[in-house]
Amino acid sequence: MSTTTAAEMTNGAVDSWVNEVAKLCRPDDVVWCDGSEDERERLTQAAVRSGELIPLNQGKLPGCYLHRSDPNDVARTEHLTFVCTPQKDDAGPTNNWIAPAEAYNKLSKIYGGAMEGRTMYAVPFLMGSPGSRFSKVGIQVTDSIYVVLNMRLMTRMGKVALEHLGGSDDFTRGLHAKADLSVERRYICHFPQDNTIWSVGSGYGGNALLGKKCLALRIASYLGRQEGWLAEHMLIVGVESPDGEVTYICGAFPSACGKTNLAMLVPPKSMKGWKVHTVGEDIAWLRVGADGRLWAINPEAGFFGVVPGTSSKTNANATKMIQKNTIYTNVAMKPDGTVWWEGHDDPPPKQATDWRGRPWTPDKGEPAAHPNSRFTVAAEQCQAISPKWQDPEGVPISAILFGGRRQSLVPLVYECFDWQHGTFLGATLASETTAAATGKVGVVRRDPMAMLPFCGYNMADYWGHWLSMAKRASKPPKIFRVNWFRRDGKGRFIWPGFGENLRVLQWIIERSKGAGKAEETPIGYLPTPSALNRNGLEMSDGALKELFAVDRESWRANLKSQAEFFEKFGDRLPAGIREEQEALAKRLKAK
Ligand code: OXD
Ligand code: MN
Repeated sequence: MSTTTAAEMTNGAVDSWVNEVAKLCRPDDVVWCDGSEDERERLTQAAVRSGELIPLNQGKLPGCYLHRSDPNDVARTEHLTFVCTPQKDDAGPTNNWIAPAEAYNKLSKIYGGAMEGRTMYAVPFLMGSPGSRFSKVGIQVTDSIYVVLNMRLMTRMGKVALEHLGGSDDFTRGLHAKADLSVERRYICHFPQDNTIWSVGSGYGGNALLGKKCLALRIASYLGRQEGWLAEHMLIVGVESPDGEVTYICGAFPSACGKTNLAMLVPPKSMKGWKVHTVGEDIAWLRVGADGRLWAINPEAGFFGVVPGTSSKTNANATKMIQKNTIYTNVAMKPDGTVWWEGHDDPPPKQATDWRGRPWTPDKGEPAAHPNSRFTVAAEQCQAISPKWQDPEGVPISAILFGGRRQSLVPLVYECFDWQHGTFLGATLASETTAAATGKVGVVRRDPMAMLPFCGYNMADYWGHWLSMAKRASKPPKIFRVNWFRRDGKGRFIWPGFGENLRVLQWIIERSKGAGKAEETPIGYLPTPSALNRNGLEMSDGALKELFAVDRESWRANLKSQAEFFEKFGDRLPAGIREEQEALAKRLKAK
């Protein structure tokens, strides 16, 4: 085995851990990644030679490449994802669990010699800005160049991470091997008490880019509880009103429910003077500032977004952003070497190569791009990126949104009574499933805080931690529920969504400043009919009424399903959540 080490790059703890895992995986060589431009070029060319990347039309899409994954490896595999705490109860009823010793033992057998004939890349990476007190370092080893090139876009990778780490051994140890990509031998295991992640058998982003879901959510949520902060599946957006004031909002939505579109929203023409500044579109780390407010950073450096449905109508900023230096995964390729997907600005091409590399024509009856096909791109390519997106202190948050896909029941927007009620609302969030994870699409499931697949410990303790933030933060943000997806009797979306969502944000901003008209209902404060800005929007009073309807009978039925969900947590359920359930039941009973 040969090792290419920039000796000055590593410290003893990093070196010895990489040596240890190299002994297990037995690669032919170990290459340290420094994050340089030369290295990007070298690795890209190597990936092109091996077929892991296909160059796209460099005239029309400069610096863009296509990756086709194994057809069995196209989304997060939640049933193969484990939280390996010493006690099963500490992982909780919503996580899969294996005892740590058993998991290490089982996976060591799969890793044993898994990199023979391959190169092991040692990838130091930083989540958060260099020098920020929020930031965390990880070291990922991987045998996938595709993963290295994605990590390079999604994190601050290479020397910068080791400089931030200095002589410390406080880093997340992330071992990733593709092995044979078999679902039978695929495991995504987290050992929060060891600050360690072992992922094997998948090259898919959410399973294999260990900085993202594994570190920035599962491990970070565990660390956040110990250290007094929150790691959340949230976008962060700054909304500038015509008077120039910027209000920052975080929003938790399950995967593929429009976080990227909301974070990059383009204001409708009728809302002159409004501007939107993207800070993050998937993950937020929130800490209490000296002023008693919550401050958020986006720990990532890039976007790994869902491609289908992206167009200049739904997300003009993203459409522009992915015209260069982008890795596309599992989209369709046109004969001229450009890309296409369902919901693209252009009509379906007469012929194309589908995401699996097979000839495709529009009459095929199958999508050309995989419904969970993705783009990976550096955040700085987004023209709406906020000047504050790398601020080491983050941005102060005035409002938190919880959203999901609900065809019925849930109004377009409502506000919680207080932090405890907001925590309860987050804990009861439910949404229809999407293609971002394997399994059936369109089934309503409880997805508390949009963190069901990402919480690194018992969710009852997580809600307890949320409740305790009210003691730490004297000026917590207001909490709102939004639902862009309510449908009418004919199954059509009532609300136009996308840029028009700014109208809802406007009311939220007003409310967070103590203004904006609202009426109290059993579920929370709803905007009065005149409170929502409808200038330039075609929407009848009847449709608006339907959007805001609160059907007590359905809410009572919902109470039952909430209670069934909470039962799983037994005595660990915090009293504050029980209190809110009882209070809601009482309000729904009252006339
Ligand atoms: C993602 C996801 O990739 O949530 O962000 O699946
Ligand atoms: Mn996500």
